[in-house]
Amino acid sequence: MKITAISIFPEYFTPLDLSLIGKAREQGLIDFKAINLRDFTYDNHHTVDDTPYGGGAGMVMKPEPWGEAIDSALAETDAPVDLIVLTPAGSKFNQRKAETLASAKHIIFACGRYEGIDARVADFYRTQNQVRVHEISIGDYVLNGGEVAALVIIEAVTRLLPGVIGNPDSLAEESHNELGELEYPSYTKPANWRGLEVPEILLSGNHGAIAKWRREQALSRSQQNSSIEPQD
Ligand code: 6GU
Repeated sequence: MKITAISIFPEYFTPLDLSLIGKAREQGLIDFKAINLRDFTYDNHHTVDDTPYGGGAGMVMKPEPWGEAIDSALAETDAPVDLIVLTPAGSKFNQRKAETLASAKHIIFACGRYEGIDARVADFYRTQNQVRVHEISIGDYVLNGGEVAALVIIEAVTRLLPGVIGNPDSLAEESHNELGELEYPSYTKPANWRGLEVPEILLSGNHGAIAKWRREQALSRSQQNSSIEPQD
């Protein structure tokens, strides 16, 4: 999978050198590149923003550098591209969207700052056959920019790619399956830690009873914490 992140802070993406994603890049499973939006400006100040038409607080990112930066990323592929525009006003990211994006060939992340990117950028790329545009938010709170949101999405998507996670069985029983179920609580040794005992049933060796207990735990957690509507 090819991934391009466009940002005025490409250094935000250095954590992708680490851990499982770093390893997957070394193995060639992920081809990641961060590009600096300011490389597509031509004035002395490398201006990327301007005041909003119609007035109001804050600054808006100018369309021209975004158009050139996205075009330069598109020029590197014949494959269809998923262009993800990060915005708190986007559609909410979740595990279903991660699964869908895991079959993408090339994802381009447009990481806006300030009050966002001129709306014509998303509108223009919606007219391009090679491109599917997604405006995505990672939750109901406001970040200073899309970079951290892009990191979240990159991690959620790339861990689903074959070969990124050592034991693919660990993906099967995770939280946020299609039923909106969350995982049961896990324990390891020691059996008593700071006076807290591991639930006795887990030491019983009774696999049927353990499975039943885990189902019950998963269900009650899901009822309390899941935001995905369970389909019964
Ligand atoms: Cl994608 N961007 C910003 N700036 N804030 C957010 C967000 C994205 N998702 C939630 N909050």
